[in-house]
Amino acid sequence: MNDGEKRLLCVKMRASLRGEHVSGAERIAAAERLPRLAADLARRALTHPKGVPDFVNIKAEPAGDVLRLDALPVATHEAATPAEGLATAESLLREAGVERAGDIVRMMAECHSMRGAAIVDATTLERLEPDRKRGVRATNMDMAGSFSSVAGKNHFAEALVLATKVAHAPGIAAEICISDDPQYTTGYVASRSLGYRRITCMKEAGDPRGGRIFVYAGSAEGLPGTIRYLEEQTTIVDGAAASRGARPLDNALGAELEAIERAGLRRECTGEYPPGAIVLASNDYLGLARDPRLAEAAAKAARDYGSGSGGSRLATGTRAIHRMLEERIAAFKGSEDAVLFTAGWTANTGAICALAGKDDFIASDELNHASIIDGCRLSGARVEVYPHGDLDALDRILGRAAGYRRILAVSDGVFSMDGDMLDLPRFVAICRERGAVSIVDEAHATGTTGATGRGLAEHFSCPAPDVEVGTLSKALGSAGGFVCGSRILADYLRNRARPFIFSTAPCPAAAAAACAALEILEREPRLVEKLRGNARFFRNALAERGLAAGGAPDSPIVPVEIGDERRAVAISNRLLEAGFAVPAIRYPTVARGRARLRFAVSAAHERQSLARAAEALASIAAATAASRA
Ligand code: WAQ
Ligand code: MG
Repeated sequence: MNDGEKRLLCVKMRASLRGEHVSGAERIAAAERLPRLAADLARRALTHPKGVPDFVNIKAEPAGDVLRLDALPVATHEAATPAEGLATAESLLREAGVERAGDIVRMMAECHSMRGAAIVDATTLERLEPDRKRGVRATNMDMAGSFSSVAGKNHFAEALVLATKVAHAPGIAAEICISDDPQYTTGYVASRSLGYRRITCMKEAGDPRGGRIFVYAGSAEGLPGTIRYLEEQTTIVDGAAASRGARPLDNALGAELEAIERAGLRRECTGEYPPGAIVLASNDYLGLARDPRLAEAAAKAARDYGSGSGGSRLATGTRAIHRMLEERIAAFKGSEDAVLFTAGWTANTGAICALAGKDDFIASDELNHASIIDGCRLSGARVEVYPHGDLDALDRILGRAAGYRRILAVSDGVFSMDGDMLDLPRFVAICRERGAVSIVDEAHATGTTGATGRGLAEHFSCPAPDVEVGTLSKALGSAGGFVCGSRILADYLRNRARPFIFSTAPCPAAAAAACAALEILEREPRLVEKLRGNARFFRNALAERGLAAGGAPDSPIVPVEIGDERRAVAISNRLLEAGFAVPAIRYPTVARGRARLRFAVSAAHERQSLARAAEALASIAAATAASRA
């Protein structure tokens, strides 16, 4: 028995509406999967086509000793009409040794509207189940690798599990089943000797009647044991997930998801945070994403220009607002021109791939954002990665890179998960010295860094890099990305950057919101000052409580490294209970074993909330450290 099987739970979900059964499901899973599984089952209960239930019950009990069975072999009989299907069922039952097969098939008519199955004596046709209205339910069973099937009902796979368990029950000679799902006409006959025999038409489509009969050929004394086996024996069926035939892709992906979950790394889109929770993790550094002036600008642009732009910038997509925004970005950054992209991601991949190809060389910081890494890979250039922030290494690498058509060096300006800053003056100086093109991604620097939020060049009062990438979706509260530089660079990118050429132009509303954000930032540079003040305040609050945070002193990105993935998740959950939303950042976003809470401070935060968050973290971190010791 491996570790994962030591603490198994039987987890059952039932949902009903005004007393009527809506859906049910059961799974056998490792105890640590319970939170996720319960959430999945609840989602399944609440999204059933039969309607939204008014009652959902999810129950978890320790599993008993596990019986593992191989799924019965499966075969399919095509039937054109119910009459033909039922005749097939009859002859299969006879093949399984049930002499009164015709009577059994006819008895199916008595069995609909039961929650369980009838147990019928093979020779006397007597109904043997203790509760005739309810029937006997086979439960406490699951398929191995059921992970991917939680989402929706899979009649076939679930029936195969049940039939496999039932076929191995002492005294059971055969089983016959018709679904009570009105649209599901495929039923089956099963036994250990027959295997699982699907019959494609056992009733008319639209008929809500279904039922199950377990044909019993054992002794009277044996019956209670058989019922106990059906109801209680924990059973896991191997090979049922794989035979979900029609969904081989889901099967393969489900197995991978299961492995991701076991490593504590399964991710999910967060829902809305509970109302009142203080979000300490957003990239909306200046609070502009919720600013009514941006929303109003977006609404007006949608009315003036429409919701979508309908084509690439080079075809039908360009509106006046796009050019206005490009000019505004260039003015803000002090560059000759700027080129809009649909996302910071495509700005990076687009610019890097346009500038570098297979004859070129790129030096890249090891902690660069995924979009830079992908841009480098996609470009086909020779890429050399240097240790994070190690500009001596960069210098050496560039010094060795000879014989390439073009040499580039690329770095984040402010590193997204660490909050530290590139030494831009030195980076640019090394690049000039070595004849390399300097590319800096200011995604987290725009609006946060430099006295008025213009980025690293403003912060250091130094020359800008050759190519500056940025995003509209963080401090600027909208969506999209951009590249700044010389007029020639911009012109070139409009001709060669594939995501620019082949994406639909950003929607006018997003462009207008970004324009409004830049206008606000130019008029109210104090916003940036406020952000910096809040960041310093929060760092102090942590330090006063003995908590070490990474990142530059002024950076709104305040990572607190926890290390262990599960502990980081546990602390993040406890913080949310305390009213602070801070997700745990894990591999693959950061290295394994270096999980962290990435706090992000905003100009919109109240000092008081920041102090309370520091306090909550200190007490939760101390409590989880103590409980581990
Ligand atoms: N134990 C015993 N009987 C049950 C159980 C159970 N756990 N669950 C349902 N029944 C009885 C009950 O009387 C239902 O009315 C009847 O079985 C049918 O149940 O290879 O969907 O859940 O594609 O509607 C067959 C798949 C699908 C054939 C069967 O059953 C295929 C199905 P349903
Ligand atoms: Mg059903």
